[in-house]
This record gives sequence, structure tokens and C-alpha cells, in this order.
Amino acid sequence: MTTAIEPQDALAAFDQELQRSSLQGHWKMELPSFLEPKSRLHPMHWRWSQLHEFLRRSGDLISVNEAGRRTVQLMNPGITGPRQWTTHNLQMSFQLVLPGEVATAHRHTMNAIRFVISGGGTYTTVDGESFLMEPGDLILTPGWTWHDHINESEEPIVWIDGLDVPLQFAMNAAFIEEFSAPQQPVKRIVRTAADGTEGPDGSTWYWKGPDAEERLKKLAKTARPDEPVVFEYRHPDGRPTLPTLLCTMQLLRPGEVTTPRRHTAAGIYHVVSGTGVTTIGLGGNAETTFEWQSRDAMVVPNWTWHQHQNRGSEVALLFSMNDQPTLESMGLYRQETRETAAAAR
Ligand code: 1HN
Repeated sequence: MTTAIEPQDALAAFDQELQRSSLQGHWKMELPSFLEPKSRLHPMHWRWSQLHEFLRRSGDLISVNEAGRRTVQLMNPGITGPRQWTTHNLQMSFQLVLPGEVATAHRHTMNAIRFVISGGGTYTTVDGESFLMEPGDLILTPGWTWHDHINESEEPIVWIDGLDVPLQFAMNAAFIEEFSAPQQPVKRIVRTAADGTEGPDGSTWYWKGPDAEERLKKLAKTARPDEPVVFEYRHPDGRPTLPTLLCTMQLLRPGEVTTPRRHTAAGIYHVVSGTGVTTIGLGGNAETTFEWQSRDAMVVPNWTWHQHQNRGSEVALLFSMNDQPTLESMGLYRQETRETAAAAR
């Protein structure tokens, strides 16, 4: 008597046969019938008092030559191996350059921003353009531009670095190169907006802090109370700050409570000034509240309801960097308020 092979055994044997040939059937893929983003990111809050203390200690313990760049990076525990980042697409860090130090010239395909926090009278050179770094300034280092930093002043300088390293590493497409000398030749020195804020490619590479603040205060005068007051760092033709990231500055009026919102972009925040509260995961069982002060940093995970409140009597300024342009380029950018979410159902 012969025993018939059960169909499921035949399929299991077939699946194994496929696997041995580095193949798989769709039926083994376990694609859910409903899916929406569930962020891997943890909502995070780093206090400046702590960040500043660690940065200061890094200055005592390691020279810029040993470190390459002396930065302390924001790590998100929700991202596990092979490397950790701030969000799945972007990385933010704080960089310290001491008087007399040079962070030597190199270039990479990764796009970078610098937002100056403290110190001044020092320069970062990007493809031959030497930009004066003063608190509140935003300076771009677009992918593949040569860049080096020098501190010719008498005091330490601290700035934020924001880069799309995680995204470029995930795409396995990144290149890095050292320049042939510690510093590149300087073609032009740019100190104020009047010197011209464009890089050699014609797009804006330099936004002065006071100009951004001025524009926000003007916007605040005419905005409705329920309208967010936000300045987006965009080029004159409307393109975002960099192809993979958008920087914004939001002004929160005294007592302002923003409309709860969620979007597929993940945000990394730096408090420029003021005090307030950010609530993340509103109404959910993992609701988290961060009470922030000037110079603190935060992460708001993607597709997570959040709301900011200005608890002080002065305006508060929130600088942020997010991956909206990357999502837009792929047709993946969505944003909702509670009202638009209800209307869609
Ligand atoms: C980089 O080149 C700088 O040039 C700062 O100052 C931070 C983080 C990752 C990769 C390259 C800089 C960086 C970086």
C-alpha cells in the first residue's frame, strides 16, 4: 500500500526547495491586510544642562584631531543595531570646537546643516565660502561639498549638526573623502546677509539668526490665534533646506497650545528660547510629557500625535529638522489633525 503525500506536506517541501535556491513564495511573506506606521522611535528629551556638561567633558578628554569631529550624538533607543541614530533617517549631534582648533577638510555625500548655539567669531568653510558662525545662524553643507571648521575666537563654539547619514547608509550609497590639506583655500568670506547668502550653486547656504526671528515675529503679528507661526528654511524657488531634510523654526506665542497633529515625518527639536511642554502620544496609553527649557533637544516620533505648549510669558522658539522632503519624494508624506482624521473616516 502506498501513502498519498498530503498537499500541505508537498507545499512545505516546495517552500524548502525554493528557500534552498534563495527564493520565496508570496504566501510566506506575511503581509498584513491593514498597515499604518507604528514608530520604532522612542519619544526623547535631553536637557541642555546634561548635554552641555557632557560636551564640556568631551573637550577635556579628546582633541579634535583624535576625535575627527568632537560631537556628542543623540541616540534613539528605539533604533537597535547595527548602528544607532536619532531617527531612522536623520542624525543630530552637538559639536564643540575649542579656541585654536581646526576640524579638517573633507567631503561626503551626506547632506548636513549647522545651527549655531553658542560662541561666535569663528568660520566654517563650504566649497571655498567661509561663513561666519553666530548664534542662531543656519549654514548648509550640501552633499559632496568640501568643508572644514576653524575656531579663531577666544571662546569655545557649540553648534548642532544635522545629517541624513542613516538614510544614506540604509541606501548603501554613501561616499566620504579627505581633502589633500587640513584646510581648503578660502575664496570668499561671508559675514552678513548683505555679503550674499548663496553658495556657488546659487541656492541659499546661509540664514542669519536675527533675520529668521524677524520674519517669525512679523508672521506672528498677522497670524490667527489658531494658526501655527512657522518659518521653513527653503530656497527662493521653494525647494526644501536639503533634498532629504527640512528645517523649520516655530514661534509659540505666550500661552499658545498647538493643535494636536501627526505626520509621517519624524522631528528632531532644539529649543532656541523659552520654556514649555510637549505632549507626545496624546490620549494613548504611552502618553509622554516633556517640560523643556532653552537649548534642550527632543524627538517626536513619526505618525504620533503631539502638541506643544508655551508655558512662559515670553515667545518660545523651536528649531526642528525633519525628513519630510524624503517622504514627499516617495509620495509618503501625510499629515493629520484630529479634525482632518475624523473627516477622512
Ligand atoms: C561631519 O562631517 C561633521 O563635518 C559633523 O562637522 C558630524 C556626523 C556624521 C558624519 C559626518 C562635520 C558628522 C559628520
